[in-house]
Amino acid sequence: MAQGALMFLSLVDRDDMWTAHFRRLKPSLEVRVFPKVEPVEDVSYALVWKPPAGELLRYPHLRCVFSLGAGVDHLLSDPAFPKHVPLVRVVDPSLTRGMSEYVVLQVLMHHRRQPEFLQFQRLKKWQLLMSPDAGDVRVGIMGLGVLGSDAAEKLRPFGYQLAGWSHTRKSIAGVESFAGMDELKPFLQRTDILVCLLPLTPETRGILNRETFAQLPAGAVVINAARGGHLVEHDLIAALDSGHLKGATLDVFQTEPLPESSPLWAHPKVIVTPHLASFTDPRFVSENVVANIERIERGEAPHDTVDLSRGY
Ligand code: NDP
Ligand code: OXD
Repeated sequence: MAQGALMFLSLVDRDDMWTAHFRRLKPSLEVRVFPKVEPVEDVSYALVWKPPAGELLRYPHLRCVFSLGAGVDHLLSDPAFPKHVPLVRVVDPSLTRGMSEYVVLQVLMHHRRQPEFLQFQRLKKWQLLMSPDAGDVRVGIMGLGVLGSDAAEKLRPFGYQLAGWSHTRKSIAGVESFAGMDELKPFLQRTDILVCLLPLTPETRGILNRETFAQLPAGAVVINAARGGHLVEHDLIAALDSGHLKGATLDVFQTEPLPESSPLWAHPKVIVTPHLASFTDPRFVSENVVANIERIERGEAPHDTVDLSRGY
């Protein structure tokens, strides 16, 4: 089959940057920027972030959908997503590195009590606070996939007691593995700093909730760099206000951008970042997209496809 056009659809990504990289890498590839995509029959590939519901059904000759992110919940939450078309997500060292930097930064921030020092600085208060030895701090990562396993590797040199929770059991040096719902409770009970790097699926939606927080030891910290849909925000605020949780870092929210009215903005125990724990760099990821298009053109299967039966 002749090579068709690539549709680019995103309200948050720079189409000019992406098209420039595609022009450099594969001048023969026609790139159409949504909504100027007609005739839709010519479109073989779609590179998308949060397309309107049902949009992808309009393209009868789609051969592959590329998510502009590692997460695909923005696509699979649409019941009209064309499930017969392969779905490729971002798996790229630059995105993985960025996430691990974020996780290491936030774990250290909380372990070394930086939020408290920032408050003292505003008050011009010279106040010593001791931090526990890293060897006494238990970090637990929910999701030990591409991102969670790399974050664990990058945290290891600091000497934390590391564990991870995943669907299937893992064997990662220095990381205690907990698997499945039956082992969620013991995983939480041994976790002082909880890092969420799960995909958002029907099973994981709302998993950071009142019951989950109650299983964590008093004084625990929650870091959510996965999706806002994992967190029940008012349960988090209640657990922080009761003093059970000591702090939280949130990069993702139920509503993004986080509304000005959200109590999370000004909560003294919450660090807010604007969904930028990591990001898809067009310089590198355009190469992955082109390599996959060329695989498909040769009749081969693309890499980094999503298992639609699992939803991630
Ligand atoms: P992967 O698919 O590689 O890993 C997912 C992990 O979650 C796997 O270990 C999987 O277990 C585990 N998991 C999935 N469902 C369950 C479940 N029901 N119970 C227990 N464990 C489960 O994903 P990535 O690591 O690449 O990415 C994770 C998420 O991070 C993305 O889906 C995205 O939402 C988010 N993200 C956020 C970014 C940001 O800037 N804030 C940037 C990039 C990604 P198993 O291995 O056994 O299958
Ligand atoms: C992603 C994201 O899924 O940036 O890659 O959230």
